[in-house]
Amino acid sequence: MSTLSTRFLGHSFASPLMNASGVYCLDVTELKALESSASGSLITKSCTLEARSGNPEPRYIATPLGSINSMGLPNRGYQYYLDYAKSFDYQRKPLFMSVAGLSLADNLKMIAAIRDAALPAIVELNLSCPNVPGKPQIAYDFSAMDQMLAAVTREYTQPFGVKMPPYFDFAHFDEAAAILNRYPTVAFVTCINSIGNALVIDTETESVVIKPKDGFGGIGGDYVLPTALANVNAFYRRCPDKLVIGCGGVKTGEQVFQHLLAGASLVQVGTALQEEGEGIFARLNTELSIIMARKGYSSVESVRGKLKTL
Ligand code: RRO
Repeated sequence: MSTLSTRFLGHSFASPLMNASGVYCLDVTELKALESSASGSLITKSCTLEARSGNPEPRYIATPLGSINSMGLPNRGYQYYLDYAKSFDYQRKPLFMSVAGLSLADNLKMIAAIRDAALPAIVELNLSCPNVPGKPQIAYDFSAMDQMLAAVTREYTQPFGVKMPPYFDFAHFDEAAAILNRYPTVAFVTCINSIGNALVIDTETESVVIKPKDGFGGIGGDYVLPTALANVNAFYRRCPDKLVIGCGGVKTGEQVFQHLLAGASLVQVGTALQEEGEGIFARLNTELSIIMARKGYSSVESVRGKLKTL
């Protein structure tokens, strides 16, 4: 079988697979399950300055083609995840911390605390939460995104990453990538967050299926795979000095392989992890190894970006 071990920002990973932030990472019990799983790394739930209980339930529903959620950023507050990161065994696997402040000032405060802790944890700044009522996604407001990155990169000089929403137009790929490319310490780009503000309707009940925002929420799973692959590849092409983490629509090793072809260095699993549990990582590792061996690839790096065009 081919090796799945890989390197990313100077850290060693036994597998390119990890959870998508938000899934299996709200508290230490869930995070420990990921530590013990066959994932190559793990990331904590996007955090805010203070703990939040999030939106009213039901706020996540799986459908035959994926999921819709409007969780509303439930989390234990950044200090909880920072304490976890301080006690984490970095010999076992690398750890990412997701940060999603409700304002620029909140992000600066959390980032400064993470910086001062001087840990090996890797920061993923979430610029794309679609579900906090009254708070538009930063990455859909290019001037706000630029200001956020200017301020964060002044405060935090270590390499870090950004979690991006999907874009649907080449003009937006170009503009977003041009902004990211102004910041060399933005070392990686995670594509994509859920496709925001979709609506799932139950025909029998003639009703929406989640309570917050009159049923509007972010979708993941099968619905989003082609959009995720497009965004991974669009940023891989436009940001040659950055790494890309793929996220969206992964439930088999074949889909992990497609993310690698599109340009991903690591691949996150969201909806399928939520539905199948942490045992999914062992299955995906096996399936990915089999595909790589069948196609004659001996390493994750050798697959990356090998997508052919016609
Ligand atoms: O908590 C959420 O509602 C949530 C977040 Br912060 C996010 O970034 N993406 C998502 O689908 N849900």
